[in-house]
Amino acid sequence: MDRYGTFKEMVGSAAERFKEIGKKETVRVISHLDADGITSCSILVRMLSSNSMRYSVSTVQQLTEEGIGQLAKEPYKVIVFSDLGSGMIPAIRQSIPDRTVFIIDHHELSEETAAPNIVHLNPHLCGIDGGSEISGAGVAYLFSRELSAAAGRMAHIALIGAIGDIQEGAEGFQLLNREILEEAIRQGSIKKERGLRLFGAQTRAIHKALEYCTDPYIPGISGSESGSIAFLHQLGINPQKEDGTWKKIIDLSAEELQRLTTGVIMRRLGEKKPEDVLGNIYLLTGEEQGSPLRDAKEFCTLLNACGRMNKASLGIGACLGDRRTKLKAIRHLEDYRKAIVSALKWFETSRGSQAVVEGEGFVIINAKDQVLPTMIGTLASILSKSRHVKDGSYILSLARNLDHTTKVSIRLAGVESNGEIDLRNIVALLADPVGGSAGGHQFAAGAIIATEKEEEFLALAQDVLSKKGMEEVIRN
Ligand SMILES: [Mn+2]
Repeated sequence: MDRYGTFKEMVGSAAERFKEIGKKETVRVISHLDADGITSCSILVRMLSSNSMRYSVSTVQQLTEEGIGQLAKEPYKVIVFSDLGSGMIPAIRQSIPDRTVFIIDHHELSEETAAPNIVHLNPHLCGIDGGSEISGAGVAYLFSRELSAAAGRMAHIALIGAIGDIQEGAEGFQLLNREILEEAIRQGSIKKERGLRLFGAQTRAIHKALEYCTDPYIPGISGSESGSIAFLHQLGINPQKEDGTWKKIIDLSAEELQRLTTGVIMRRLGEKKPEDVLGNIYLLTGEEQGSPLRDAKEFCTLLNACGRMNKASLGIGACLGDRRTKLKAIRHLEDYRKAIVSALKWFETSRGSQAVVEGEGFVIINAKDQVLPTMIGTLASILSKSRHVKDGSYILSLARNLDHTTKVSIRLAGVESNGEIDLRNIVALLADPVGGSAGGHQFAAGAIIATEKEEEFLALAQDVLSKKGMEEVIRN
């Protein structure tokens, strides 16, 4: 049997183990609070509710030893970790050895992968890459559909999780994700189209979608509202409707859309891959045209926004198709945009103060409690794609959680990231000496440290990043 066969068997036996749980048991679900975690959680919730099982759900930014310790004080006998947990098996084994634990995850494994009270479901256990082939939501979907026909109709939600974890590459979805996509298309919940890869086709004015488009980068247009409007006029596309409101991409005629696509490619002729503007568009057939839930990528942004604004429950409700919750979630997207704008404003006004240290090849931002800890990574990501920070610079940002810990994020500025640099290693190098825990990916990593260690951490960071920054400068 190949590794996919082994994985399918593993899914099947995890589901069998789940069937052994008494129907009277309340299942405690702990999920990650990003888009993948929220979609994972919603699929599990549908599975539980369709089996008339009770549940209690929380979403967390990171699973910590303290968090697991808290679960020991709760009365629940069955705990499901979703889109997290695989790296925390020693703590789970030590703190909650008397509970039945399901880990439904796709993150990298740590040394320990098994314990007597844990049912561990993770594609890495079978040699399948959970980084690119399947997301947490995908694993939750494969598991849940064994237990519930209703959850089996959520392939499109699983795919939104994969998009959230940036698993769709230039070649589209691969392997297990591709199977889930095909399933969603068969179920009629998703329509796949090929078209202009511009975020916000459903909801943004065209000139705004063009202005905010940094990937793909469009010279003279990315970052420039006036450039975007002039460009549309050059192409003979009136950016406004007759009533004076702005047109969205979905308002264009097929012929206008073709003209826009060609125009964007022409503008990018000097770039490495001018045709990179074309990509797959995934439309949720059950959502209205023009809704932020219509395009899977916009849906994903909405879920991330819910998570970061501490309203993951709205995101879960939106995935479950509850109409009123959807509308509330959409309203929260507005709050999220405002929070981003205020974080950026805070950054602008804090430059030159102690809160923002700028050196050769690095920027260190210590927001303390001025920026939400759930927003600090987003701030760093936006800065990494903006003209505020020189390409190739490290952006390290800190903001405080309520529990006397500090959230750290690190990004590398520039549209084209350097494949040699692994930010996960760098953040571990900084967090380990102060007893912090690091995680993340090559291009976006983070850590949690004790707030009382902030100063020590910052001194070390400044030292390490200034040396690294210099190295890069010399190499370039
Ligand atoms: Mn995930």
